[in-house]
Amino acid sequence: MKIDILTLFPEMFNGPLNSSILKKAQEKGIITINYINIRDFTTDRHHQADDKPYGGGAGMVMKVEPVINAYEAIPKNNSFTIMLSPQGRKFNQKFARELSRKEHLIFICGHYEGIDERVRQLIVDEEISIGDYVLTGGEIAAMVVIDAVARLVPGVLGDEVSAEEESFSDQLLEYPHYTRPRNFRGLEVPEVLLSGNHKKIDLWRKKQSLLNTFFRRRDLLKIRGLTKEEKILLWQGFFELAMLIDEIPERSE
Ligand code: 4FD
Repeated sequence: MKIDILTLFPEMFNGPLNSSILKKAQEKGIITINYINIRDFTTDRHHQADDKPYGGGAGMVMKVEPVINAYEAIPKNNSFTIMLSPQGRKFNQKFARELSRKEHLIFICGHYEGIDERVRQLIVDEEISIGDYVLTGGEIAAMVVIDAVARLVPGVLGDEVSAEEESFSDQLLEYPHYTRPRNFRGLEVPEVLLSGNHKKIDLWRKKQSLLNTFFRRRDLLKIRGLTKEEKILLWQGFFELAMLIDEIPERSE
């Protein structure tokens, strides 16, 4: 996957996209990220990328010519152009999966009060919002989208994990994870995870995922639905929780 990022602040991307898994993915050549400084495409002698809004008002607006000039300098034949803004379509995992199938993504990161409307009209295929809050620029939102999309590109994580993403755990919250030591300050790793019985372990994890999702995000379960087997597992989980009442000592009345 090719990714081009149009920004006035390319240095903002250095940490997150060049660390850990995305660093490896770039080293392996699975994804290529290219930064384009919009300021390099300004045409006036002050290299001004922003200007006062027509009609007046506070703040500055990003100029159209530098953005379009920068965009037109990108070699492309089958690209998809994204602009990050609070007005965009809400980003989620399904949307990330959709974008992970594209071969070339171009991100436009706006600053100031916004971008000249004609950028949208001329080159934006989709406007995306990562959530209902306002950021100082589109860069952090672009990094969120790129991270979520890139990890779904085949080969970036390793294919066993991506296969799992689609099936077992999908649309449920995660089950609790443990590693050594077995006991930390009196907190024990659940016995079943040490049993080596993989059928039992899978069932325990599924039950924990169902309970987690039920208590924290019932809205997700209502959309997803539950199979008969899952309802039985969840009932078992409730029963086991109810049994914890017996651990509480009786108190005289
Ligand atoms: N919620 C988001 C994206 C960008 C942003 C900006 C127009 C503001 C929040 C264009 C207005 C860019 C988001 C920069 N804030 N701020 O995804």
